[in-house]
Amino acid sequence: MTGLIERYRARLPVSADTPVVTLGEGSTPLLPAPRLGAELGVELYLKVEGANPTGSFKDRGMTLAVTKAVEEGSTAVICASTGNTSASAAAYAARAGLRCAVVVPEGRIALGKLAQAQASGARVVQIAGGFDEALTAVRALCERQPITLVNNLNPYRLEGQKTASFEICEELGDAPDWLCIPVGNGGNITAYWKGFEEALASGEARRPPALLACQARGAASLLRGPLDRPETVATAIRIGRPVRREEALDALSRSEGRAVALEDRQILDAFRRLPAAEGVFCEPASAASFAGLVQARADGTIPEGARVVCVLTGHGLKDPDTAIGEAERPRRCGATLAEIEQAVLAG
Ligand code: AN7
Repeated sequence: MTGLIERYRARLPVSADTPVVTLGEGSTPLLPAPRLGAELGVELYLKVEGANPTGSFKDRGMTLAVTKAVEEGSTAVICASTGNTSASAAAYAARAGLRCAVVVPEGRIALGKLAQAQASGARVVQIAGGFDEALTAVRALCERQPITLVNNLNPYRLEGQKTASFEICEELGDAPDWLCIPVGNGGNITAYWKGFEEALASGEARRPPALLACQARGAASLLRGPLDRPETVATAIRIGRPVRREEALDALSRSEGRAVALEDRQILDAFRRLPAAEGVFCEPASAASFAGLVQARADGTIPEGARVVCVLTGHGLKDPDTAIGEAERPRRCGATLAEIEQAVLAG
């Protein structure tokens, strides 16, 4: 099992002596989605980042951030999180033997993510506030205490996350025409853009992709400017004041891309369609990338026949509550063959 630091060692800030902390992240499937692609009139691929060890793309950044923390002699890491960063930080810190604290918005983090952070033994602190308040506090705390910040302000996070672009270019032989990606704090879109620029420089891509930055309307910080009270069912991207907003906007303009703001209903429809049509179950924030594609096809932003990659950032099992809330109720019956047959077959 090769992690992404081994796979892309030459393009990452590590030396032969760096003590690599890995859970075998990266090398995720770039899955053709022929059924949904045909419905939308595009050549569609899904970058299935839920296949990472803790079930999200955060592991790409965390392997490097925790590796460098260990190399630099740190004994503790901390992050603010809408959930996935906390699950990833907790797991990599456990693997490295570091202490870990995570600060999350109370009641607004998906169940699976909370379970993961707790399972790995992190100190979980729930605050009466949102992600933005949590991040402000954690940044200040790191000035007072010898603790390493592993939010995406940590530059190693982006270095690790850029490798997803390398994988896409390698498999397609070029960048796609469009890359649809959910945006919260703006770290991942910044990292992807860096990766595509490096792939262009090394000749692995011939031209850059256009980026489609997908946000929920209630947290559409790119189109609406910083927001004090972000709100969306996609809790992972419920962020009002992204720290990498300027870089995300810069990537958008240089890629000749666009930002879209999606209603929660559009996100939930995409969340249902992906597993039903293609068998790929992702969390609501991740489905925003597909919802963005649907909208961009409807309004003509993305032309027919385009080669499109939707980045599915996190696994559907992260947020079982939303999945069950959106699903049809299971049929219930007695345990006899006749009753079960009726329940299985009746219309
Ligand atoms: C599934 O875990 O911010 O634009 O604290 O979990 O780089 O923030 C998560 C973000 C997209 C947005 N999809 O990425 C956190 C956190 C999923 C996510 C994003 C997140 P960024």
